[in-house]
Amino acid sequence: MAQYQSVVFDLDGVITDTAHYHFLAWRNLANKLGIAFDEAFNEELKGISRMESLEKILVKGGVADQYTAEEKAVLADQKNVEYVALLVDMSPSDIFPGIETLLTELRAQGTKIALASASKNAPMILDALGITALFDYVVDPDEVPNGKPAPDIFVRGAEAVGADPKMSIGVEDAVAGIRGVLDAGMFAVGVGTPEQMEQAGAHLVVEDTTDLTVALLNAKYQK
Ligand code: B16
Ligand code: MG
Repeated sequence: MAQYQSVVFDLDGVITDTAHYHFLAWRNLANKLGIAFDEAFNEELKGISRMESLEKILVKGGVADQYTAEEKAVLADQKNVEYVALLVDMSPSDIFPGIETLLTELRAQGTKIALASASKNAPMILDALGITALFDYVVDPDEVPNGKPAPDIFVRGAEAVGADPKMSIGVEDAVAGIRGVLDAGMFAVGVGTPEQMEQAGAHLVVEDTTDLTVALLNAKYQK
């Protein structure tokens, strides 16, 4: 039996690469509004909610005060329609390598599994990937008061499956997400470059999800 009670996963960038589709849809919207948008700026939007992402883009363009709340809601909706259309061909082959085995082996050893994604599209994406049944709980981002980098969504994920967050692991690819995992008192696993993830404070870093195995988690986990 592992020493940890649950593993709480981020979705985009950990389980599948929807980050690229978010980038394409935001870039299109930003370009329509005459705002420059590149991969570097997109990094700042990872793990951040849809409306907060839009706000950051408008602030970057110096036009945040030129839109009413209703107009912003319409813009966010336009981005989401385009984003969801880009996901239409998503299938189990889009799960990052090693992740389905990891989920299956965690279940087999009795570890609870939760999803803590900022995405309102997360349930639809898990269905398209065919892995909904492998999760004990999927947190709705609307059920917690504060989004990432706050720890709320990770605490909720662990507690919803009956686990102590301080006896749990959080897996994230975004700097904002690692912050939340750490503030939840969890062991933080970062998926990404050692430079970025170690700077963010991750306890364990994997560059590739194929390295993210139950054996590694069991060997490296520390309370
Ligand atoms: P949606 P994660 C986050 O997912 C994305 O990283 C972020 O770029 C996106 O804005 C957010 O979900 C909201 O997504 O527009 O689908 O509700 O990384 O927390 O799984
Ligand atoms: Mg992510």
